[in-house]
Amino acid sequence: MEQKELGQIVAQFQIQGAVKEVKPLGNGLINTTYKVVTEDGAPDYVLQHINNAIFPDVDMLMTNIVAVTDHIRKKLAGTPDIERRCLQFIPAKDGKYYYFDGEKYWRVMVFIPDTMSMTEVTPETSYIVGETFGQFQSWLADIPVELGETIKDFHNMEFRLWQLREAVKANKSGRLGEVQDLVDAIEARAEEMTKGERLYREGKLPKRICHCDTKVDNILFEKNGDVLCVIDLDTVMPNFVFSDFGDYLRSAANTGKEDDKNLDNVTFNMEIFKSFAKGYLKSAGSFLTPVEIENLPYAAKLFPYMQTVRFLADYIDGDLYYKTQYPEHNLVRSRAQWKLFCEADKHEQEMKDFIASC
Ligand code: GN1
Ligand code: MG
Repeated sequence: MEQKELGQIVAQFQIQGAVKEVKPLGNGLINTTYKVVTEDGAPDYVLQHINNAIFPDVDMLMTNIVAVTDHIRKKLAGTPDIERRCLQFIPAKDGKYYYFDGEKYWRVMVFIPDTMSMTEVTPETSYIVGETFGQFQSWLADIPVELGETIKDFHNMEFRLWQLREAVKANKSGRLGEVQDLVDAIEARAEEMTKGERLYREGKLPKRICHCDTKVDNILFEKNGDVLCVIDLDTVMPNFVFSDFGDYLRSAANTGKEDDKNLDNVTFNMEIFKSFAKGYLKSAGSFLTPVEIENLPYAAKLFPYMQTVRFLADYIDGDLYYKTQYPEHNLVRSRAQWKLFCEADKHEQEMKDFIASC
């Protein structure tokens, strides 16, 4: 988009300072993000085009996010650097936390300067991150408002399998032939991997407020490696705690990349698992039920499995959901996630023993 148009959008929000420049920021698969650089002493901002095809109810989305950030800010009261440890959204001129330009939805938040993303995942940082997510869930345990489901059935494994089956039936892209092996492998584990939904129906597993996209990229760090805050709050909603536990390990315990073409690179790092689990149990152990705790190894397997299914369904559908860089990208992603699932699967007993010993 043109600078001028972007500048006009920013001008709809109650920001301080004059805008010097608006430039692209980050590499999310869903939203499009810009950095708004201002003149003089005013803070810089982040401008985001909210992907309304994926988040149909922007009003609910922003109500959730503002409730969450307000609640966390209250919990942080009296501690240093609150403005660096909690995202701050800026209302538009009409007081709403988003602006609709007739075509697209936008939001603005304060840019937190001098941060870094985790380039190297270590057992030490994973311990701290585990503690951070446990803390995040425990802070939100007493949020006084009921949050909406911003994406219905987002981490519902039965639903994700249903979507894959629909994609297979329709075979819109004609790509089914080349992925049948993967579809069959997924189906062979479907019963086992939909355990969460069964436990929930039986009344044995609660839903709590979770972040639901806890990958390494969604955490900001100080330059010295301290955790600052979790970002990308679009998917904060009621879910099984497995979401935050499993999705972090999906990226952090993977010794390869999410879309690694070389499957030999993709293994499951048990040291990361152990440190993360320890940190998580330290801050979340007090509110988790025995069923939640004993199923954490299931959670570690669930997320690579679910992501295999989601990438594959999108590949068969013809790449309608995830942004891709080349035609086979979703298939490469899906196969890499399947490899990760198989690797985590091999360590299941070791994970169970470790959790039992914590
Ligand atoms: C998407 O927005 P981003 O890139 O952090 C996706 C996650 C997937 C992830 C895979 C709303 O997250 O669920 O795990 O890609 N978010 C949505 O990289 O679908
Ligand atoms: Mg993200």
